[in-house]
Amino acid sequence: MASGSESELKQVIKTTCPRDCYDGCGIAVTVRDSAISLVTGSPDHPSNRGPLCGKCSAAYNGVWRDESARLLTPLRRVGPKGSGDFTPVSWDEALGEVAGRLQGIVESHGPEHIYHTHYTGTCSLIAGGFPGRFFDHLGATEIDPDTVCNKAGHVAWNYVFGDSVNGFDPRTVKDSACIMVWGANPSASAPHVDKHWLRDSGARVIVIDPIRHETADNADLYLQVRPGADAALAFSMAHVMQRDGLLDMDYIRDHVLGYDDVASAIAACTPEWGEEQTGVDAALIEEAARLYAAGPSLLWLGQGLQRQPQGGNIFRACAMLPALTGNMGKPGAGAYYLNDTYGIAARRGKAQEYDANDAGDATPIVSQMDVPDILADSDAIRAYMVWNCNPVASNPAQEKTRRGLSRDDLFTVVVDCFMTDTAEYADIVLPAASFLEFDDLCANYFQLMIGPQVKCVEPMGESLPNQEIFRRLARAMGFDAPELFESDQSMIDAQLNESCAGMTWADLKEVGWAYASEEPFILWRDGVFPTPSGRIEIASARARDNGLPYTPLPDIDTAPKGGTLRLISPSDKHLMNSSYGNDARVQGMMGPVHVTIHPADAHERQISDGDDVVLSNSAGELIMIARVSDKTPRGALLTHKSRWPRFESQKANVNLLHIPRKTDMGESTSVHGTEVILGKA
Ligand SMILES: Nc1nc2c(c(=O)[nH]1)N[C@H]1C(S)=C(S)[C@@H](COP(=O)(O)OP(=O)(O)OC[C@H]3O[C@@H](n4cnc5c(=O)[nH]c(N)nc54)[C@H](O)[C@@H]3O)O[C@H]1N2
Ligand SMILES: Nc1nc2c(c(=O)[nH]1)N[C@H]1C(S)=C(S)[C@@H](COP(=O)(O)OP(=O)(O)OC[C@H]3O[C@@H](n4cnc5c(=O)[nH]c(N)nc54)[C@H](O)[C@@H]3O)O[C@H]1N2
Ligand code: SF4
Ligand SMILES: [Mo]
Repeated sequence: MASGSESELKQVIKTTCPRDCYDGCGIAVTVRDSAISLVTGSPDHPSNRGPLCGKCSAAYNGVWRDESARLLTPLRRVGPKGSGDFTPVSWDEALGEVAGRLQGIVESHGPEHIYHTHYTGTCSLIAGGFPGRFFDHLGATEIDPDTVCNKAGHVAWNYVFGDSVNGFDPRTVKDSACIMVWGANPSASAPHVDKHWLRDSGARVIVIDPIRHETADNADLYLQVRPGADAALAFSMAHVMQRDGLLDMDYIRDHVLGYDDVASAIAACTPEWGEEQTGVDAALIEEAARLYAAGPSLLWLGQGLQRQPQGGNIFRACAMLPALTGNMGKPGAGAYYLNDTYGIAARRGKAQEYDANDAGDATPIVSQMDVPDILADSDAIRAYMVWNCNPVASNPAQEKTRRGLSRDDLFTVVVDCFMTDTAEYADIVLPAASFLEFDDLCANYFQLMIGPQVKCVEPMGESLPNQEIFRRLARAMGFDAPELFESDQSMIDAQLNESCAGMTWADLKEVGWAYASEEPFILWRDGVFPTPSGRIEIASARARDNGLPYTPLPDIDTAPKGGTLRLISPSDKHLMNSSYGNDARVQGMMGPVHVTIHPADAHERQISDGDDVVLSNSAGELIMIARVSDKTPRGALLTHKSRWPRFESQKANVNLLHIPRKTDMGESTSVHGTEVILGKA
């Protein structure tokens, strides 16, 4: 949209934020003389209705457009691993070296000794997915991306519903009387959903979280549960519903399997018992149970909730509540973990079974939790290919990860827009173009909207979009399978055709977004679930066959012993995982690293607000500044994830303390179950 007499000089381009975020904001980019002068929010976009979040406003006008911060050419390492000493090389030289080394490993060891790790640095369709074709073709081992984020919840809900990515359509909130947000913090992780969807909904809001965050402060009811005690809370809420005749027996008869198997356990879990187990007042448990059961109610289970040692059991227990009260498949009701927007759109709202082995049967897969050990093992891994993620900052066992990456016989390639802490260990670094520099499609996991990612300027320096990097690498390897060379436009058109019938790329660019359907979907309306029985399976033979309990259990984690405390490290309001951690304005907004401590826990250790304190466990120790506040319950500490280690005085972040203990399901991270000793520094 050119503006009048300045038409050649100034253009405002509508694009979409491709970050790993519930919001999926619309962006307006002002381009003057082929250069970006401002990145701001689209005032007419239904998600953000104006400004972007603070972190993106800063970083998209800061480090993302700063030539001195971005990677501009391919680089070859010249100093020791981790030193950050590199020299620029041409694309031909870099890709020739990568191809040669990979071919050598295929011949000497086999392709499964090449590991690739990736996640959601960009969630756009092509830059986020296309490189996977190269690695599938190669036969590389995939490091299961979800095991650092949300796999336990997927596996658990797949047992219960047969699907974990078919939640509710947020537009159905107009018919909701109650929204229960459990183990999510939208005030940080979904700021526009928090502001425009949750607070404006008119529904009564229940928040269940150990941390009294901003969303909790604004809720009608707040239940400050002890970390890892949520299954007991779900059972005692179900007790109130059972006792007071609030269960939907017709829905249970027609659509639920296994109520009889949990009925007596529910009967035993009184609110008074629940209070003992969870730390939540019995009266509050009663009130929340009645409000939710009356409905219509929406249930939102956060990704933070399942990052606990028994995260899978917790997810199965919480899923009993919509099943037993019939808060499913009708306007204003439903249960949400994540929405697969493209899939829901393509299937017009029908479900699809979650494929627990989502890279396909042929691809070997390992958990992120095993990677620190694997990196140390020359027999297992010969090449580590990193794209769209920053494992040194984000993954467990930071020290061990660094040691593994320092191995001389490991060939490491990092594709990123920035010189991250991980990239410093690479043999070859390849510069990725940013989302402002190429066309793509975006769909976030909440809004059921699809947006265009529109090229605003040429890629910075010699950087290239991920997809072009992997096309060129495929060519350098001598591959000729057509799917490795498909054009961007072909992939965009195919996806639009499947998900937004009738909408062309030109239309989408003009409007700036498209809902997956005109009217809100009522997901699960037919009450038929893709489980073996076709019902919601509270009792699951599949779970039992896999060595798990037949039903969810009202269990809680054993209380920390020996004066240790639980350390919760969720999303930082100012960061997007580790992205933006190198932006000076963002660093200013975050300030130095701090930890929030309950006044009684602080008093016991003679800690005052502002003191330096040390957090330690078998993995290491970290110093932080104490903040004393009852925002955290007794026994738990709060700090935030994903600062760049390089900018910290100890050259480490909280993942130094993150022990890769797997969850009960899905071999996923239990990072919010980390235990530490706290003392004055
Ligand atoms: N302590 C603790 N640790 C955690 C968590 C926690 O709760 N606590 N949460 C975990 C969770 S939920 C997640 S999802 C992980 C996330 O961890 P990661 O997957 O490592 O995510 P980021 O740290 O954002 O790293 C993404 C990288 O991709 C780069 N990037 C952006 N766009 C592009 C692009 O177009 N191309 C390429 N090649 N690169 C690009 C960015 O510059 C950035 O360096 O962290 C996990 N770590
Ligand atoms: N600003 C910002 N936004 C982000 C991200 C970011 O890094 N920064 N990351 C993105 C990514 S990758 C993800 S996965 C999502 C995650 O976003 P969310 O789904 O909101 O998950 P988290 O931020 O990890 O944690 C949410 C809450 O879980 C709570 N929690 C931890 N343990 C328990 C427990 O035992 N019981 C209960 N009831 N609650 C518990 C924490 O206290 C925290 O308040 O956010 C995305 N959005
Ligand atoms: S990160 Fe989320 S809140 Fe921020 S601009 Fe992007 S979509 Fe919006
Ligand atoms: Mo995540």
